[in-house]
Amino acid sequence: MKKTLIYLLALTVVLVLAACAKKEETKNAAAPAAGNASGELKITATNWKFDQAEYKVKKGETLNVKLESKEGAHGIKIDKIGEVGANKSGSFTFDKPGTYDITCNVPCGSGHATMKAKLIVE
Ligand SMILES: [Cu+2]
Repeated sequence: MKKTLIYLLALTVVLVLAACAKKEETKNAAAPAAGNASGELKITATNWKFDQAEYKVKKGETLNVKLESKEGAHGIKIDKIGEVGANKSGSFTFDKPGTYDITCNVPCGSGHATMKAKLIVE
């Protein structure tokens, strides 16, 4: 009778510990990386292009959009979404699926008008 009681007590302790461990895991997984953003979208600009023709993000995602100018001074304007200055970042939530034009928002010289890319929210 005593053995059964000890066994039950031990079982209870194990179950409680397991439940706590699981709760802790869930909490960590849900924690945002920085601010409200769940990740970063890095766009690198040079004279006179962006490092990718297309950047894809998931609908509903909040990302810290970072513009890095490796050559020249460039910024970005994402049509209908917002702007990020040279070597700056901004947090945006991509609610509506679609294709948005990315252009340079700094008058940067002869190739300025050709600095174009697409942001695809899918
Ligand atoms: Cu420009």
